[in-house]
Amino acid sequence: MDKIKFIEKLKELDTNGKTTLDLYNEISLLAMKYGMQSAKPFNGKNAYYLSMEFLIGRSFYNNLLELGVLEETKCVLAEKGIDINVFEEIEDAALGNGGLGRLAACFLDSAAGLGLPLHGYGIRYKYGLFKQAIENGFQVELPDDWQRFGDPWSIRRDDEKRLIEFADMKVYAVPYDMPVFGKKINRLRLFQAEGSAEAEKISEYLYPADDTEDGKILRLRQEYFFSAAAVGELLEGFVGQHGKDFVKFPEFNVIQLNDTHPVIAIAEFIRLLTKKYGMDFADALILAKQTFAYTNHTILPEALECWNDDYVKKILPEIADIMIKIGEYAVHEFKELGCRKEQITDMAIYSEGRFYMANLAVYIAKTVNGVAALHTEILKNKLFSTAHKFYPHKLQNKTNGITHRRWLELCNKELSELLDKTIGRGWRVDITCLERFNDFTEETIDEFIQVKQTKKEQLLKYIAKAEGVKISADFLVFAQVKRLHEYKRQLMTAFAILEIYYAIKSGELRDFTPSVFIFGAKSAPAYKRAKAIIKFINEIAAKVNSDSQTNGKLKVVFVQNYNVSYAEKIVAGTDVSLQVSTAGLEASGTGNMKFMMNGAVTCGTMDGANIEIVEKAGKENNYIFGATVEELAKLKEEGYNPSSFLSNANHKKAVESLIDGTFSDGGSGEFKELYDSLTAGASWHEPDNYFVLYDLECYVNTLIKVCRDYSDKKLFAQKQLINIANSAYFSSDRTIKEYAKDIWKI
Ligand code: 26Q
Repeated sequence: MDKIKFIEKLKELDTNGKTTLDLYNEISLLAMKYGMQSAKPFNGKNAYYLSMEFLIGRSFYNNLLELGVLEETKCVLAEKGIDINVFEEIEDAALGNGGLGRLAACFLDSAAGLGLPLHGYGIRYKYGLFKQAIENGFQVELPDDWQRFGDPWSIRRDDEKRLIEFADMKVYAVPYDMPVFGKKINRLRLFQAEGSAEAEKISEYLYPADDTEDGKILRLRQEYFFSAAAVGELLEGFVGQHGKDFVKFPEFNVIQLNDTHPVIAIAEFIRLLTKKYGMDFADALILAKQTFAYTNHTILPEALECWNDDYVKKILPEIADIMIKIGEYAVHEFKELGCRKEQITDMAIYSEGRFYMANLAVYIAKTVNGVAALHTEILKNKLFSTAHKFYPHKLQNKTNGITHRRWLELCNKELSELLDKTIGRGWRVDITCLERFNDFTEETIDEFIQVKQTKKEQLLKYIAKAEGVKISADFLVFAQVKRLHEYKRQLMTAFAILEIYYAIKSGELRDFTPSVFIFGAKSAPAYKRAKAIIKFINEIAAKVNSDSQTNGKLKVVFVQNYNVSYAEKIVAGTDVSLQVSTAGLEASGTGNMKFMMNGAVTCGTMDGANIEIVEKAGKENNYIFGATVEELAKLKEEGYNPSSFLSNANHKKAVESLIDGTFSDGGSGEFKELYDSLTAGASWHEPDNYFVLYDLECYVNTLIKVCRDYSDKKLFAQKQLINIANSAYFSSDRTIKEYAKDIWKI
């Protein structure tokens, strides 16, 4: 079927009496047929991306775009009286929860776009990330039954199912293949667990609650389940094609481990080579060292996986033995390299009954990469400093990127058309052409202002409908949308808004440009303080939005169920992107890049990829504030006393609103807990562990400066435009080319 035939078939489609869902499935299947005919296996070297998460978002529009038939489909449907936007009713596939999962999806898109053979392996969760509703200001979690729409973009492969064995159960891993369309058709293979009710639980939920032993074991089963399925079929496929001359395996395969979650694949690889194919342990270890590469996405201690050996021994005894043996080989090697005792402890894979998965990954991986320049420096100098000393060539930087197809072409048609008109269409294929946008004229700025206005109107109209909050399109739009976590400091934005609110109300702040703050975030269901922050923001929103004295100048909205599709609207309609994490803690951020590419300035800290963003677009075109990594290190050494900041009356009023009855937490006591976390400490954390109070004053001042600058609309738009013109570096096409050249050698 060629493109003409596809359009003919589409025209022939009888739409009478059909539901949106029927049409969605029929058109998708037709497009699959059209797209799949050019799919062919690639016999050279392939790269495989093992990830617990693939946050794909909506496939429909993106796939039609990649197949080059989006506009045509839109026209044919319009002739039949159907608006293509009706398919927005079909919800996202949210098989991930944040940056790490979305990055995996962007990488697959870019690799296919560039014609590079990169394939994904993951889990086909029955329920994706929960759907969030806000009730009475609190987050409520609802199951995400994404498969109820059908799954026309996947093909089930019963003939390729594999048996995965645990000590206490056997499970089938049934592949579902999703094509990734581009110059090349790559494959995302997601495994579904089948065989018994117990087995099915393995692929039921993304993130089983892991506060119980059962939950932890289930998570371990998930990790092994898909890792073993992937490694098993790669080895078997190799034998089928090349025989048992495994020395050649790395010439044809490279496996990228997306954080520590699939690191158990290394042990399974060695287990299969030794037990099934009879190879020596030492040889299998060498082969593993040539096959695996590892990406670290976070330095937060609570996210670095380590497994109690009793769990592993109980359900995967052979894997436990192998990991212990790898640990012994590692110690032997470290000693030969001249490591001291404490250095060996620091790099230990197995110690005092625990398996350290990051250390296992670092020891085996041929490359270890961070995801932004600063993050990689922190890996080299802190987290993996010992390994870096003894293996200086392992650590690399690969600054993240985003696919400009979804995050510009698809989500911002108006800006894309302006780009076509001013710099030509070349940027769609070669994003580096975007640089030409730096030669803008007065007229371009005016046209850009118009585009931003249109996208803002579309966004605010959608918000009015979805959230019931009306906001004038004359408002300056700030957005902080990302996972809810204390280190991302949504709480600091909440305090800053309160300070601004009181200053407007008292008349102290007169020249404040009318602004709206948009929040979007999901909190992990068991993360109490994060949930309290959501409630706090909603309390502030209720107060601020209903105050007729100020609501012509300030509004706050917390959008429900923030996801990829919501993000597509928000990044296009926002003026100012809030990226205010504690310096050193946001590995990279990728939302920051999406905003930049859509012409929002960054108001943020010197953290993650923000640093590279301002390097490319200029400090003068962005708003950087707050303590740097170095300052914070010094502060920690000297002793940080957050309570001293409460002598500032504005801070005091904002912070104490948590406990002085200004707001209600519904009697849950959670606001008091938040307050205590700032002043007294919480769990194992120091008071104000994330330096919210330390950076608050300069944050408020920076926000006020942004507002003042916005009064010169043209100058502000020029800053935004320069951000777009210099955002090409943050296309995942660039990132993927670097992985392909420096790591995968494909
Ligand atoms: C750990 C232990 C047990 C259970 C779950 C986890 C776990 C799960 C998910 C730990 C971390 C994650 C997700 C991390 C993540 O999304 N990191 C983000 O990765 C992005 C892509 O590199 C970066 O841009 C972000 O800075 C980083 O926060």
